[in-house]
Amino acid sequence: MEDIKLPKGFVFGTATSSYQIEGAWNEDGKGESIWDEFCRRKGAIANGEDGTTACDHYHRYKEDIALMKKLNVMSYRFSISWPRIFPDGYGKVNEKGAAFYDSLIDELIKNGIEPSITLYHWDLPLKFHEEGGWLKRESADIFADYAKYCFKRYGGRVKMWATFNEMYVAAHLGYESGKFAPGIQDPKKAMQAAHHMHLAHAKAVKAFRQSGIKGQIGIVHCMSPVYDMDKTNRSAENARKVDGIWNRWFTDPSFKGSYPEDIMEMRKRQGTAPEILPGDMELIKENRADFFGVNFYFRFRVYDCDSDEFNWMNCVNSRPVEGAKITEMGWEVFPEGLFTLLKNIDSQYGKIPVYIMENGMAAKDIEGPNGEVADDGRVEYIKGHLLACSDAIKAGCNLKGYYYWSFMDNFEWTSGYSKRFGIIRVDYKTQKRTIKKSGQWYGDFIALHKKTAV
Ligand code: GCO
Repeated sequence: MEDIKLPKGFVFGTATSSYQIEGAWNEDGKGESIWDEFCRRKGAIANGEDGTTACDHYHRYKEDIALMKKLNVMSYRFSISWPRIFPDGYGKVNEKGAAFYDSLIDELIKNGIEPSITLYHWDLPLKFHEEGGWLKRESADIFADYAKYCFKRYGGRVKMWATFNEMYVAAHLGYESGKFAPGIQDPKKAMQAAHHMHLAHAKAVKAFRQSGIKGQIGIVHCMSPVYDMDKTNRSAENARKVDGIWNRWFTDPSFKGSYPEDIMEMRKRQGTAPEILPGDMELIKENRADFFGVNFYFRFRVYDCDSDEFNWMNCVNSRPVEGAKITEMGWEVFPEGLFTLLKNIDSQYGKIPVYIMENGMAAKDIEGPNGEVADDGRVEYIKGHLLACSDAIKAGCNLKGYYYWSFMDNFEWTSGYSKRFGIIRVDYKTQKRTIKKSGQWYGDFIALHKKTAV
């Protein structure tokens, strides 16, 4: 721990998302989202679970914020459920839904915790989806209208905004593999949806700047540094492709204002390139974000093996690494990857402020008789990644903050409640919350940081 040196002003936070924690799926006028519908499909989610109740945060937010305060958390990243505010996605506002976020924000501020809003963490209003959703070009304007409403209502009190969380996942898992809502399997549609999200982001950023509210607006991408393990021509080519499809296709438009040419050529060959109208790229370029949000969970190891353009995952992590630690999600624990990633961002995108908006691990979390959890593995995980942050700053990266995923155990999408990421344990039968050892460690670390950082 002695080696972890993070500067004064570095933000320590923790993150969640609306569908994963709120519950209250049909209360106070909330509309359904694509996840409400998707969870009802047979076989879609482990054990047939869903987010109808989740952590019941909608009713327990005060208790949850009190726990955050106890852990000295400086900022809380949460997402807004779009259909709670606009049940149809647009049109009439659901006042009670919008008022929930007023209360949440006020409670955070009262407790000295900085709210950090993400506007889209995948819960698209179902009605709007049924009318075309992200596959329609107008989705960009409809999203911007929703964003404008939020800026107007919560702006001033909230200074940190993000438009999208993990466009990659929303597009590829939602529209290509169909493993996530809305469960569509069409690679061309995935790319069109992603292009509309890029446009929606740009329009929201523009509206944010026009609104004149103080604060910064960013976007959050999931990223994995790509390691060429075999250093042959073919493995190098595979690595470039993997980096382009997973990382650059999303981060280049956001921070350079253009799609990567190599991957665009590939998409044209495949017939999966999105339709881009004149003016789109200019709009995207003119409205680049203020900060770069990144979610880091694992690296990609790429090998020399046969992979075609459609099956680009073939040679990824396809051989085991001896002695590697693996989380409950099956993901390799590799904190050095975070250092590499931050260095890559620095060299590719310059000195834009960077925030790690998610990083965390699922563990078995065996519970003691009173719900206590001695999750030493998670403590080590956080330490390792904070050390990578500190090394990256030493190496010149403009890293400004770190949010642990997740504040509490919650609904882990298709894994249901079987995977626990929290630094707070949730007993889903009683909704009792218990601080885990990692939560205590994180809280103590933040307290020490506040006292000693220079
Ligand atoms: C993610 C999501 C989170 C997940 C977390 C663990 O951005 O993928 O933002 O919702 O729960 O990543 O898988």
